[in-house]
Amino acid sequence: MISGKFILILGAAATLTAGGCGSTDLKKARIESAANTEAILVNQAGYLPGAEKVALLRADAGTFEVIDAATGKTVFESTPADPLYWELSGDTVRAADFSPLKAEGTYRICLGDSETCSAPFRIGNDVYHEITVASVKSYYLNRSAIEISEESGGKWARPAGHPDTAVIVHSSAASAGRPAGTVISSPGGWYDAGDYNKYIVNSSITSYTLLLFYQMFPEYCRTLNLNIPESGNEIPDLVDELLWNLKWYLTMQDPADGGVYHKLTNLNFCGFVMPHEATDPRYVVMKSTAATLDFAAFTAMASRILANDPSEELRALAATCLEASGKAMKWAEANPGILYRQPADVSTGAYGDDNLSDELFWAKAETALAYGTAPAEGFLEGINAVTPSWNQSATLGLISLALSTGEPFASLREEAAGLIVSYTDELLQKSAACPYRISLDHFAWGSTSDVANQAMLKIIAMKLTGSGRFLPSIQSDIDWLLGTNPTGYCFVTGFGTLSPMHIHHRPSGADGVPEPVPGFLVGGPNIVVMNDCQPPVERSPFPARSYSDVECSYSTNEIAINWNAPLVFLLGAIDSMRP
Ligand code: 9MR
Repeated sequence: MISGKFILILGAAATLTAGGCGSTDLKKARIESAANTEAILVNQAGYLPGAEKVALLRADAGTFEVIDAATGKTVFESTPADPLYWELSGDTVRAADFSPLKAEGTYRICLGDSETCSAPFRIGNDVYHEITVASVKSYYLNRSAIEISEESGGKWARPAGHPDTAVIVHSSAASAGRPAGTVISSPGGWYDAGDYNKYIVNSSITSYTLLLFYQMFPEYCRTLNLNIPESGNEIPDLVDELLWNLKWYLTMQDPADGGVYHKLTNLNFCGFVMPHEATDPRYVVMKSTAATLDFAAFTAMASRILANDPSEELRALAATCLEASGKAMKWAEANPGILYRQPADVSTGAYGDDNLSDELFWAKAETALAYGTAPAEGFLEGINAVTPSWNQSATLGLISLALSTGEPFASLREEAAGLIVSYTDELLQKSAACPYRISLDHFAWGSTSDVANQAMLKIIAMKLTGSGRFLPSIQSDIDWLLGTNPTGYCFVTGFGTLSPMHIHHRPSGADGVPEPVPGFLVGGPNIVVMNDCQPPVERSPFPARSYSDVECSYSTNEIAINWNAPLVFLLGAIDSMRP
């Protein structure tokens, strides 16, 4: 808890201090004081010089100071805003706004005249660069069927696992041409999360989000050097990374009828062993309408984005994708209601969804855009923008329509943009009313990804409107993810002063390296499942702070490809805006 006395100075104006003030003893104490990550919450990756900068204080401080971390000199001082209680976190915070401080450097925030100080943090132009690169690189580190070399993977080098060249057709997936027990090859791709399975539904939104990032920020993507085996070829590294998954993804379609298997999986989750030690048989399980529609949507999108690429390889892949998309759409039209039902002998992730209207809309929107033929009027009837997730894909179709350029789509474009912007304005209102300055009012499994997806929508709304009104809220979403949240954690592995160390990720648990594989966004706080650890570990009853950095807590401390994708988008977009 907080120690020290707090002197209340009411009405003190914010001051940028040139020379520094305070006693030498206090300066010394502040330089040496341990970081109080409970009392003062900051963005642990830091702040861009021109950005809005707000720390949150959980102490009854009348004033706060920003000090130079090396000299202890006060460079800025001000009064925090009034305390605000949040029922979702069960605590009270005061906003400490130090936006006028723009000079690059390393700082700490200290409370009034006390020695209570935050961990050091930076203000600088490059504060989000390294973390952006790591967030993309995490996909390489989660690749299946390839050795992670020491050159590219450093201390996270490991042998190849799961070649998936001999995958069994499960009885649920049997067809005339491929009866149960048929062996097919379906190599490559990314592991979904902390488990070693590969799921089409989740791969679809992940790939869409990363490709959307490339679509919107192509020049920036070309500057990103991931140091992966493909680095140095003519294709941007981020796209090379996507191709690793796309090539696997295409093998999940049955060439005979166009239907797409829901997942490629072990029958049950394996223990915490390295990929090459996890050798249980692998199966493709059940073709589903959700997987097939998502597949049709993403392959159509990929065909559109890659069709005019300077790379011949990518242009050829665009044609393959368009053909695959068409076949998938035909299967889905003939089989509109095949809901995924977990077979009795399979217990891995279900990604089950009984409402397919959003998947159908997304697939139709992408197909229309890929062929350049606008759908009939009324196409957007009943469609709303919501926060995207693996089972909420309508917004992906709206984004594609809103960013489209062709004349036939002019009125749809405007309508789709309107839906996105009005939803995003609602999100701004929510963040303005939230003491922690985010737009979430509900904490689901993977809550961090909801924050990141909402920030992505705000970035898209900013692009659609040209208005800067979204920027402060985008910044506070980043702040939440990187430290300004009630748990005090920076939710990205390998970054920040308090970072997850025991993620629910099999390679991180089994590789003998103390640090987890870096660049991953953990799922974060929620109260959906409270008993994932046995015996249960202590968890807050408040959804916004119910998080535990222990390996068994798969509901709060797992990582997943669909959670990292909006993080890549968000951090990359902000990093690309630096001068
Ligand atoms: O992200 C998924 C979350 O929305 C669901 O509530 C949860 C339970 O069904 O499953 C999550 O997805 C997991 C998947 O089923 C298997 N791989 C790990 C994923 C992240 O926990």
